[in-house]
Amino acid sequence: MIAIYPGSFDPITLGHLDIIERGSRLFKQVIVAVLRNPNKTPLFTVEQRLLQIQLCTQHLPNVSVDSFHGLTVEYAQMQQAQVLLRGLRAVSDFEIELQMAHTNKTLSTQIETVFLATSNEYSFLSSSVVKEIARFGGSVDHLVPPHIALDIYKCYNQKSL
Ligand code: COD
Repeated sequence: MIAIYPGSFDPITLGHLDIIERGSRLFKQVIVAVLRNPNKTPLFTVEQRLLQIQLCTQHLPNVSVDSFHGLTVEYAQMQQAQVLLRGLRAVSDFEIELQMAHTNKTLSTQIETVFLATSNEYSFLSSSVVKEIARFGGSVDHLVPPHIALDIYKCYNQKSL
């Protein structure tokens, strides 16, 4: 089965990576799909995020990285995927994720959403938390892969010049 792991990944964290690694053991192929969202002002461009994700998933031969715009289910159908892979952290995630899964089901009955519970050590982790810590000068070395931590520090140093 082919699974799409859609998201913003601004930036990808160790929590995302954990879901990708575990998903790659469950599915024949996992496509990490970055949404091109013109309504958001991200820290990293889509191209930067694609490169960041490629670098930290290169040890996983059945994982590929792509971007998309529009509806996730339409992208999934285009890729002949059967599954949308999502991660669940807390009850707050559950409400949003359930709503998203139901909405996607109304758009395509062929595509199932599969949730993986977060690993304990990443249950607090989000891209927003990473950005907030870095913005105030804290270390994010334990939260993201090393090359992404460097990208983040570079970004905030430039912004504060
Ligand atoms: N541990 C486990 N899982 C995690 C962790 C963690 N520490 N951090 C994040 N995750 C999970 C999230 O719960 C999510 O499942 C996934 O990783 C991606 O997270 P984000 O934050 O990078 O991406 P989102 O949730 O902002 O992505 C939202 C989409 C882009 C998928 C959504 O907006 C979408 O599908 N948009 C396209 C339009 C569409 O189809 N709309 C209809 C559906 S509502």
